[in-house]
Amino acid sequence: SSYGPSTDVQEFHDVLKSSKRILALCGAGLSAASGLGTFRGAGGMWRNHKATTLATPEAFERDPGLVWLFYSYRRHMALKAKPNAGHYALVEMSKKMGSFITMTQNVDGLSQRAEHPREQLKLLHGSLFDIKCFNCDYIQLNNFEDPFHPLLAISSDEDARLAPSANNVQATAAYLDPNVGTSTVNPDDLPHCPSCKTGLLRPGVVWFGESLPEDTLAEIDQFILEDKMDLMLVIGTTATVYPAASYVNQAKRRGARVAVVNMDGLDGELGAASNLRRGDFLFQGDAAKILPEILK
Ligand code: BJW
Ligand code: ZN
Repeated sequence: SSYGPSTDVQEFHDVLKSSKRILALCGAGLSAASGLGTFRGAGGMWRNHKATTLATPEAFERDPGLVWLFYSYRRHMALKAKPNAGHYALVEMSKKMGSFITMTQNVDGLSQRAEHPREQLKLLHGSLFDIKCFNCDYIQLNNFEDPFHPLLAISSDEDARLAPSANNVQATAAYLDPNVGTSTVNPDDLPHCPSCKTGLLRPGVVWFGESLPEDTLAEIDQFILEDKMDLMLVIGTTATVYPAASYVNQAKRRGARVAVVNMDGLDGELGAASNLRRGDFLFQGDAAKILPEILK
């Protein structure tokens, strides 16, 4: 409305108390307080690359070593990070309410490590810790090896200026040089599929142009169609990536109230094009601080 979203916690609590079915959509901002970067805005860069330009099958085909170094770094950072109070607030909410599901676009495994009830957690974009084959249907779940392969070793945190790694001088050199646009890792030396033998292994995340997991989408549709949704929480996401973003509009169309929790407000970087514009509530700030307050 022209009056803008409500920022009134008491009013939100009243809506929350009367809500029987709630859907949450989470994004990178939920894990920001855990020290993990977002994709857009500040924190969306890695070694002079926009994070989103590396998240494509084309980038992997062009330079699998570069894309693997990026994901090796992401795996390392995610394993070092801890779930924050925002993840735990969603876990509490799920346990308290049967008809509550968390859809997350995050691949960092932090909701799982916060022991989010699994049947109420829908992973839209896969996981950094699933390993798939670029060629065939091979998949290995819950691979937490760090590094995933010696060639992808990260000796310490990139932002703490990596010390050269003894077992991989080549990758470390490329890693340290911010001007290096390509990797020097030979694709032949990267790990290959144990099943088809020819395909390169890749992280089990959903890249641009790839389909989201069908069974997961079907479970979400079932939840949405089953009965009226009262409230949707949109947490730490710009809601610019589809089909995840479409759930916000779907919730509005179905008469649910939409509450947004993020740093940038409803306009975000996309201004008038933002899917968040129709939010009924806005709580601007750190999800790790806000979620425990508004969900209690
Ligand atoms: C805080 C905070 C704090 C900061 N507290 N908040 C319809 C229309 C137009 C395009 C398309 C369409 N349908 C499909 C497309 C194409 C494409 C797409 O959406 N493009 C758009 C960019 C226009 N979609 C796809 O390709 C999808 N596949 C698909 O549709 O398949 C069918 C198909 C196939 C072929 C052709 C056509 C259709 C797949 C999308 C996969 C996206 N994958 C990535 C990478 C995953 C792996 C990895 O992690 O590397 O997913 S991209 C990246 O963006 C990642 C994220 O999950 C996703 C969303 O980002 P998110 O989470 O919103 O982060 P940010 O950075 O954008 O926002 C951070 C927010 O946090 C901000 O709001 C801050 O304010 C806030 N924040 N600190 C609270 N402390
Ligand atoms: Zn294979």
